[in-house]
Amino acid sequence: MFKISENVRRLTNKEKIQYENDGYITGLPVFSDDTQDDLNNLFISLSSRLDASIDLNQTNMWHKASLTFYNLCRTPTILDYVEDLLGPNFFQWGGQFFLKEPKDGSVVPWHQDAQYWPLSPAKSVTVWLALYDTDEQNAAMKVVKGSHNDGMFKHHTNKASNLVLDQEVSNDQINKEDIISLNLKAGEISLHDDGLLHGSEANNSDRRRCGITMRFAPVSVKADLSIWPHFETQLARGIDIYKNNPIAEIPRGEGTPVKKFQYSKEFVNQW
Ligand SMILES: O=C(O)CCC(=O)C(=O)O
Repeated sequence: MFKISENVRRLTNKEKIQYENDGYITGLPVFSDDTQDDLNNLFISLSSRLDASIDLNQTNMWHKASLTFYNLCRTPTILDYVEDLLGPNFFQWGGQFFLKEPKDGSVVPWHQDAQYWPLSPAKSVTVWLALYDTDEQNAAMKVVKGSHNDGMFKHHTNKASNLVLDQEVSNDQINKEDIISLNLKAGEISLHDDGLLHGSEANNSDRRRCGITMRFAPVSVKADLSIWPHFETQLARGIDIYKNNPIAEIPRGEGTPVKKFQYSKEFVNQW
């Protein structure tokens, strides 16, 4: 799709062990330095399809709606990194933007993804692709190193309007010495485990901050459809030997999600 970085590679054994111990890997090259305009254009072309009344952060399922987004998620380099963690057979089940415009005040509270997701076993890997350079000034995602090994933390509901998610872990449960900022150049990715504590502060800089998340899981993972009836998968690599979940159609054009959960069939008329 876009020009691939000359530095792409497979994960080293050291990195795989780091992922097991720390719950994340960061700074992995995917797209080359000169794709910044392409990544910006991708953001503009997809996000501008949304009506101004809809918050981009409250839409999901872009991989089921948009062929452009789907193809981005099929970048072989990205799938190679994920395969190095999940093995040969895995599907994609989620795809969304995490946007913070300069000074928009939005905050992603500390949380563990697995707390939100009715998936078992909890084995999803999230790819966070930086569309723009992302650092502490423009509110890069932060993680609590190793927290995925500490079980489920207590989450409470917080409906504050600036929070992108409504379940949060209180600050007193966070070990501050283990907080790491996942600073990325545009075109790089991080990978994180679904048990890892993470979140991000407000963007007080003058620079946009936006990442695309892609959620992948081994084909053995099964969703509880009584909680998430819209859950559907798209095989990303290998074979779906379990056939545990409904299958999403592959987009044939450019559809646009308007809320968090939608069936792939809802986009068919938009293609
Ligand atoms: O982009 C962020 O700040 C948070 C992303 C996130 O919560 C996730 O990828 O699960």
